[in-house]
Amino acid sequence: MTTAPLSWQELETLTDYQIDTVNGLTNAKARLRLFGQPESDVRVTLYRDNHAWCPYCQKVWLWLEEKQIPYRIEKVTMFCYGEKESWYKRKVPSGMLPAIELDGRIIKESDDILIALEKVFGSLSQGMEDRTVLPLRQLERLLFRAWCAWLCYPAISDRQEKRNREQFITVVAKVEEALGRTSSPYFLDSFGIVDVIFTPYLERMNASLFYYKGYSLREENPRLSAWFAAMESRPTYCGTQSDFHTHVHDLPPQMGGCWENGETQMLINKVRVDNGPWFGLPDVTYPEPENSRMEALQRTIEHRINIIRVNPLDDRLLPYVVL
Ligand SMILES: N[C@@H](CCC(=O)N[C@@H](CS)C(=O)NCC(=O)O)C(=O)O
Repeated sequence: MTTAPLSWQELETLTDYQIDTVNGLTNAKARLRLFGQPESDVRVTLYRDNHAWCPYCQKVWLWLEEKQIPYRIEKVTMFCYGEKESWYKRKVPSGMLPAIELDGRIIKESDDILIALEKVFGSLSQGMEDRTVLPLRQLERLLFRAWCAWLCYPAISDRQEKRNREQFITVVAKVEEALGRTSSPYFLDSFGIVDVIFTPYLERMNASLFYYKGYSLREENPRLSAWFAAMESRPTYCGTQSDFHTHVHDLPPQMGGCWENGETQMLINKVRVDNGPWFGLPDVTYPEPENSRMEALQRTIEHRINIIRVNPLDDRLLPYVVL
């Protein structure tokens, strides 16, 4: 069956996708979040990257969403994707993200930001410096370092590759053990700050190791699997969550490179993530929302100028797309 191409104008009539970015569910497009409170209550501005790719920003973002603290969002370019805005460099000379402005005071470093926010708004379950939290924060950094050592440096031999993998898996076993210490799927008795701290890199480890190393963190570790599932029961987390395709391609510029191991499973996973089918990947396991096609169409229309610009065909050939 042939389908007549639709014009952009015709396509516009096919989607009525709309969300309440201010008071609705967690979303990456918001510039203001109020959670039903008056705008005059806003005391915090979060400075984060344009595309919701920065892991340290996700940590602060998730915390603010969980605590429902009214805040503004200002988006800033990461160095690896373009020029840093001069207005931001005047506020934060290093240009690093995230930063917040809290009652007019700039605070940098995600952990310091969370500690400062806790002082003003109270903690999310246990505080950052609680004695049950501190060792788990250290474990998160240990896991991060083992992940970087495996992913972000070329292995000089198969033996080295194997050693890097084993080192990572040894730390993952410690994480599994930590998750097993309570009967809840979270790190402590209920969802809290430790889960927020682990979220950005567990999500990125899951994606990158699947694609670059053929290792499925979520599928090979039962407690982490339950942890991911529990996180996906939270609309806050889902609103900040990304997919495998996005992560595996946004990470290399940020990390200075990610190295494929060329193993059979890795090659299979790579093709799957790049070309589909995407359903059933262990990135996002809840069902696709009913209005996802409407959202995709609305986003395509919103970005049509850039879509036409990057397409190698003559621009005049592209006033139409076929759905
Ligand atoms: N220790 C810092 C690390 C922050 C960090 O590394 N941020 C990266 C983005 S993920 C950054 O700002 N890099 C500079 C840039 O990309 O513009 C923190 O916890 O906030």
